[in-house]
Order: sequence, then structure tokens, then C-alpha cells
Amino acid sequence: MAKGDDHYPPLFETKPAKGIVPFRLFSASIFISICFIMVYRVNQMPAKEEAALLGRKWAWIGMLLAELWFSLCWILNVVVKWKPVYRYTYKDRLSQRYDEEVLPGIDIFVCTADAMVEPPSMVINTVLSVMAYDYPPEKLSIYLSDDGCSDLTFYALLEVSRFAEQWLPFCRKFKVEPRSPEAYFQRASDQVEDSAMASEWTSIKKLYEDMKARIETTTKLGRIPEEIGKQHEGFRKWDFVSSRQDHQTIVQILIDGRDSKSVDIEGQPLPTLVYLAREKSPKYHHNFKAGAMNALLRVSSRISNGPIILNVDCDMYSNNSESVRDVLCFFLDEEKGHEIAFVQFAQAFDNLTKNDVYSSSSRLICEVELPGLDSYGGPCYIGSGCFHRRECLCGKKYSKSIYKEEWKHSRLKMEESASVLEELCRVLANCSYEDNTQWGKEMGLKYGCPVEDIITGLAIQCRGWKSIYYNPERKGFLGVAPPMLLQSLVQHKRWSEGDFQILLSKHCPLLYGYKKIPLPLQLSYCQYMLWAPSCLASLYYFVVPSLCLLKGIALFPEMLNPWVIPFVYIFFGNRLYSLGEYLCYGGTFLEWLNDQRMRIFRRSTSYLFAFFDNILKLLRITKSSFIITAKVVDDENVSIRYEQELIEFGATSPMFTILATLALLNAFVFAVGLKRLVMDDHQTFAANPFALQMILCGLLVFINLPVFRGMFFRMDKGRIPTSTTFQSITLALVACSIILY
Ligand SMILES: *[C@@H]1O[C@H](CO)[C@@H](O)[C@H](O)[C@H]1NC(C)=O
Ligand SMILES: *[C@H]1O[C@H](CO)[C@@H](O)[C@H](O)[C@H]1NC(C)=O
Repeated sequence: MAKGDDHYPPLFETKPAKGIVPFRLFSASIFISICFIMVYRVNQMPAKEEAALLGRKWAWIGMLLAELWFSLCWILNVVVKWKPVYRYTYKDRLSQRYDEEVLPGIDIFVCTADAMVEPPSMVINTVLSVMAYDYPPEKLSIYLSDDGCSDLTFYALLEVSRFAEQWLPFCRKFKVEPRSPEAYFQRASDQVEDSAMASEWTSIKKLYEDMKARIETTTKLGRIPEEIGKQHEGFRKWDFVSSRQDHQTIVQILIDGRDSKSVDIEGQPLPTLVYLAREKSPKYHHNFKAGAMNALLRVSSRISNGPIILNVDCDMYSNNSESVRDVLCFFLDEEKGHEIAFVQFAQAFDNLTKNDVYSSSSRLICEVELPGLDSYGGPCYIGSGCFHRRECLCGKKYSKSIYKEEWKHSRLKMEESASVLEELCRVLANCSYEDNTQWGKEMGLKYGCPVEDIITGLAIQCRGWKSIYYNPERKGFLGVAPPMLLQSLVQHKRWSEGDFQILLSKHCPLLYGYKKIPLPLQLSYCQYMLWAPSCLASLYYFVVPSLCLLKGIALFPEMLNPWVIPFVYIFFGNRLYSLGEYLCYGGTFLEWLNDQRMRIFRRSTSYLFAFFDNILKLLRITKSSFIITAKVVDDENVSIRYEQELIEFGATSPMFTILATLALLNAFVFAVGLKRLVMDDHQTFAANPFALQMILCGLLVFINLPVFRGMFFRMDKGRIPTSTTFQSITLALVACSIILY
């Protein structure tokens, strides 16, 4: 087993974040300011006698409630950020202490759902990148779950099984990074100095490009041509597939790792490669990705049964061939490893523009908040780039009694032939298999929630396990960020909707986690679950102060009044602090500005729709729906505009109508306010009771400049459609005139 003596230096280290003291002092000052604001709001509450301004009282109470809500969210955010920790691994110690033979087997699950939205040429790159991990290949098994049940995807995987014979030795020999061929050839196009490598490089590049061309041709064609169909008997299974929603299970072991004949061109073993399309039937709900993952859990347990499971989305390739070894540093650590259920890697993207125009990177969540959750023992499982202990996913409770495990896992015995094994596995992926079992409840991923990953991670933590958040400098996985605004907003709608749904269910962290996970962790979870309802307070702040400005109702102290200080301090202090964080963690000023804009966009659209969808669901008026976000764009111009960081509207959507209306409303009010300021020259700006409302309104106009540009100053297809513009103008004018008269 382990080499060396009884004293083991740890395999990983945990370091607290720097700069915590300034953060805590700043938070204390904000807290004091919040108290002042509350005192002001309560003391200066308009009395009933101001009958003429009855509206003022209600507007004022609304401001108070909105500010209370923001304070609650702020407190949760401080809890999250209180003491972030960062993790560092020692892979050299791991390799000193463990022989290659005793390393555990790793089962890798790649999920894809639709060959049109997630093209096979992308999926194969993810598959190849994880097949080429720097790890004994006989201990790797890769499973592709295809919920689209597409023979195009199957064909692509068949091509992978052949190409891997060349690609894996090439990666080993030249220590190629990253090991997704597409990413590698894109990056390395002109830096092959090594002449020994040059010829092999050229030939393997040619092989890859030919393969890609073949796959793309069939994808374009939409079906498998006859001569390809003859290449593998597996294609015959599609003769029985009537539709994507109604077909039998298809299991195909494309590379059988147990077979000594499965070797690459250098005679080294190849990882196992399995294609799975689970049974679908109109009689059973398929439970989306959670259902696919559970089928994979069962099928893989029969084929390779690796004790560690990696789950990646099909658009997320591995950017570091050593990630598996990093993860083992956590799981195999003698002192703490036994209590760790999963290791979640940071989400990172390959496709971000310089200033991350849709704020897809969620920089602060990745760099500060998740490390904060980590300090309470429980970063959440976010669905991709996560390594699990198999038994934890399958519902095992943590117990303190000595946790000894034998992960010794040599090449599996060849008891059944691959075809017998396929037959045995088919049953496991059938719809009826889960009838009257705990699958989807206490076993595997939980069903019935759009964010099955979060709720599953929470359940694992409530069974006593800990999790780890790992965010190395060089990212472990790179995904594709949505290149269009609507996709980004819809994605956030799904997340905030799912999170809010958890809050309203029996899995609410405060109840479900009571006495099972630490209180700060429960509260940290709540921060994300309050996203959707935050739309109410935010929309109030985006609309009411402006409308009140129009009507002549003052809601803030004037600039010379000392009570203005806490308002100004909180607003600008928080903004400046977050700008500072962005710059510290490698962001740019414009990226921060884009993030501020996207926050406003999400709050006024994604969260609003998520909130009402949930309420309607609670009242049982509508049913849940799941939208896959299309990430690959056909229109070349969309990519060009994305690279220019032009916000892509381009479609009609109620979301855009709301955004445009809000922007226009604030612009009208701002114009009226300016006019009044200029005409009325008795009053200085500082003594004007509307000064803060003017500033708020002006900032909203400023942050919405790209929306105005999209409405009035752009000719390309990504502009806001004229019909949306007209609708929004009408709506904004109607709102203003109702207020004025
Ligand atoms: C991905 O890996 C390459 C090395 O192959 C590295 O240079 C790059 O920084 C990594 N990307 C990220 C985002 O970490
Ligand atoms: C990702 O971005 C790169 C450049 O930023 C671009 O070449 C590529 O087409 C984009 N991919 C997708 C899927 O949008």
C-alpha cells in the first residue's frame, strides 16, 4: 500500500485569504450606515397629515422595505465572504506515497442532450481531453450519456475510439496541453519548434481535421450515410429508435478496457469508452440531466465501478491533464481525506471576451464566495467539473468510525464478454428500473428541481460529508460561455428559479440543514436562494424613485443634510469596494462595469420571471420546463459582434421589452429632471431635495447606454427589434403619464 513511514506530511494545504481585516472593518462601517438609514427612514416617515402627498407615505414605506431587503442580502453576503480559504495540493507527495497500481479507478461521465445544440464535434473534444488524463489509462472509464439518442453522436464517439489510439500516445510523448485537440491545435498552431515533433504534429493534426470534417459532414447531413452505417453493428440499434422520446436503452462499449487487445499504437492500454442512451418512454418522466446521471451511475457500477466519479458537461474540456492527481491529493489525504465527499472545480470559460460582456465568469463568486463556502465545509456542487466519491452520491452517510477503504483496483477481470455486459447494463438504464426505489430521492441525484446539482450537494453535506472547492491558477476545466444576452438571461432564470424553489421546499437549507450543517453554511446557501425574490426590491429601486422624482416626491435627504452621508457612503462605498475586488482578482474596470449592468439586467428580467414562475408553480398553475441554452451560434456575425463586445439582442423577448422600458423610463425622467434643474435657478443642486434621485436616475441611464444604442444607433441584426422599441416607448410614456396626471 502506501510507502514511507507512519508520519505523513499532508497532501493538501488550506490557507486563509489575505486582506480579511480591511474587509471586516469596511463591513462594520457599512453596517453602522445601514443602522443610520433605518433610523432615518423610521423617524422621517411622512405623517398622515401630509394628505396631499398620501402617495409619499406608501413610497416611503416601500423604500424602507426595499432597503431592509438589501440589508438582509448584504448580511448574507458578508457571512459568505467572512473567511475565505484557498486550497493547494502536493502532487509530488502523492506520487511518492502511492504506487500507480494502488490508485483508484476513475469513472468519467459526460452528458449531452441534443446533437443540434451541442454538436458532436464539440462533444468529442471533451471526451478526448478526459481520455488523455495523465493517469493509468486502464483505471479510466469514460461514459457518454446521450439523451438526444442520436446516431450522429454515436458515430462521433466511434471516431473517437479510433483517433484515441493515436492521440493518447501523442499527448504522452510530447506532454501536450491542453488535451482537447481542438483547443490544442488552435493554440499551438505556430509554436512547434521541436523538429522531432513537427512531423508527428502535422500528421496527427491532419488526422484530427479529417475526422472532424467527417463528423461535421454527417452532422450537416443529419443522418448516417450507408457506408458509415456498415462500419459498426452498433448503428443497427437505431433501426428500432422511433423517436428521441420513445426508444429502448442503447449501451455500446466502444473500447473495452478489460480486453488486452484494446491498446493504442504504442501498445499501451486504452481507457474504457462507453456510449449510453437510456430508455425513454412517454409513460415516464425522464428527469433531465439528473435522470441521465443516475442511469450512468448504475451502468458504470456494473462495468468499471470506479470509486471516484468525475462529471463534466459536454462543452467543458479538461484544460489540465493532472487534475485527477490534484483531486486524489484531497481524497487520499490520510488526515482529512476520509470526510470529503466531492471536490468541485471552479467554473471557467474558454470563450470570454476581454471585458466579459455578459459577466459570465462570475468572478467574485468564483474567487471569493465559493472559497467562503469552503471555509464552512461546504461549497456547493455546481453540476460540472466535480469529482465525487461514488458511495456519497449513492446515499451513504458519513460515519466517524474508522474509515478504511481499499481502493486497490487493478484491471477488471474479463468475466463476461462486452456484448453480454451490454445486455446486462441495458436493464439498469431502463425507465422502470427506478420504480419503487430510492433513486432520485436518497440515492443518486435528486429529481424534481431545475438545479438538481445544488440540492444533491446540499443533501450530501447534510449526511455529514464535507466538500472542497478547488480553484487553481490554471483552470481544470474550460466551458463555453453564452455569446448572446438572451441565453445568458435564460440561464440565470433557470438557476435563480431552481434555487428559489429549493428555498420554498422541504429542502430549505435552514430547515433541512438544521443541526446538520453549520449555520453560516445554511445562510450562505440562502444568499443564492434569495436571488429570485430580490427582483422585487430591485425593481422598486429602479422605478419608484424615478417616478417620484417626476411627481415631485422626495425620497432621500438633500445633499446638505447630514443624513445623506450613510446613503452616499453605502452606495458608492459598496460600488468602489466591488471595483477594488475586481481589480484585485484580475478583472478590468470595464469588466466590473459590465458586471454591474448584468446585475441590473438579471434582477429586472431573469429573477422576475423566475420569481413569478415559482409562484405560479406553487399555485399549481403551470408546470416546470427546462430550457437548454444553445451555445453555439450559426450566424458568423453573432460571433463577430460577441468579440467586439456588442450586446446581442437581436430577438423579440418580453425580457428585452422590460429592459428597454426601464431604460427609457429613466431616460424620460432624467430629461425632465434636468430641465427642471436648469429652469429653476433659485435652488442649488446641493439644496435640491431631488439630488439623490437625480443621481440614481442618471446612473441608471448611464449603465443602460448600450440599450439605447441597441434601440436607436445600431443597424446590425443584433440590435433591439423595432417592434420592441415601439412597445417600450409606449409603455414608458404610459407609465409617466399615469404618474403625472
Ligand atoms: C489552460 O491551460 C493552458 C496550458 O495548456 C494554460 O496556459 C492556460 O492558462 C489555461 N487556461 C486557464 C484559463 O487557466
Ligand atoms: C469562442 O470565442 C472564440 C474567440 O473568442 C471564437 O473564435 C469561437 O468561435 C467562439 N466559439 C463559440 C462556440 O462561440
